[in-house]
Amino acid sequence: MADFNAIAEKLIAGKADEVKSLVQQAIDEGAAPKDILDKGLISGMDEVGRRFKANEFYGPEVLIAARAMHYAMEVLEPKLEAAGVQKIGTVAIGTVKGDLHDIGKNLVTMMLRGAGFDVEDLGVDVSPEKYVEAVKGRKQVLCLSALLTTTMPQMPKVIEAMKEADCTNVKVMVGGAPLTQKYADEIGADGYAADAASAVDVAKSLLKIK
Ligand code: B12
Repeated sequence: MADFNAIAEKLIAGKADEVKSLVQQAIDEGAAPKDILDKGLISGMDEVGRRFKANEFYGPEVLIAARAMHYAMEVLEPKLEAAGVQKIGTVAIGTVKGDLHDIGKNLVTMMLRGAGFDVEDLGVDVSPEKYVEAVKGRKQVLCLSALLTTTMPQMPKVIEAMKEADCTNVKVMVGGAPLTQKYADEIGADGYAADAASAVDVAKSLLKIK
């Protein structure tokens, strides 16, 4: 029988090769792809998120675990698609125009993917027009990251551009070290999170996912 706990444990430890081969083994043994995802990989990423929030894990551990998840998904994703398993939501994410910091954005991307979201990463230095183009009619959530006080003002510009393009049904989440809930409220963002694990909680609550 497939050992979902072992998958979760190896994921938490960031052992990419071992996670991938355990996932392959579970597939070969006939385990349901959705169970491998939920009881193995996502359960492991949930624990990574919990440890990150509790300051037991730091950025590098999260990145290593997320990389292991990504690697294992190479074998699982085609099976999930074949089984018709839906992603829990669609997200686009990018660092705002003029800003090249992407470590935090990448962590948020990996945690969201780990939680089952379909995430399109738009990269860094993303203009308001590019965000709008990426989300219009195609995404439920837009995540904006900024690490510089000089690039934070790009965020209200993106929100304005979204309104002008009639994308008001897309929820906008913001984050990055200089940001606060107060700033997010002032610029009319729908959500703010201080770290990657909380970003998953906020995205889920914006889409009313339990
Ligand atoms: C690494 C780094 C760089 C690297 C970036 C490499 C890369 N690929 O990202 C390099 C060397 C390129 C760089 C360049 C610059 N940097 Co720099 N950099 C940093 C540094 C040391 C770490 C940032 C980081 O990665 N933190 C780790 C990640 C995990 O944390 P995080 O980004 O905050 O993300 C977390 C949360 O904020 C949140 N989050 C992030 N995004 C989002 C998005 C959403 C939607 C949500 C919900 C949550 C969320 O979740 C993440 C995970 O928990 C910081 C100092 C610091 N200690 O923060 C300075 C810092 C951000 N940099 C700074 C500066 C000034 C610059 C430069 C202008 C320097 C220069 N004169 O050239 C340039 C600007 C280049 C540009 N145009 O962007 C200043 C900013 C000051 C300010 N308040 O404006 C800082 C604070 C350093 C300092 N004390 O002066 N930098």
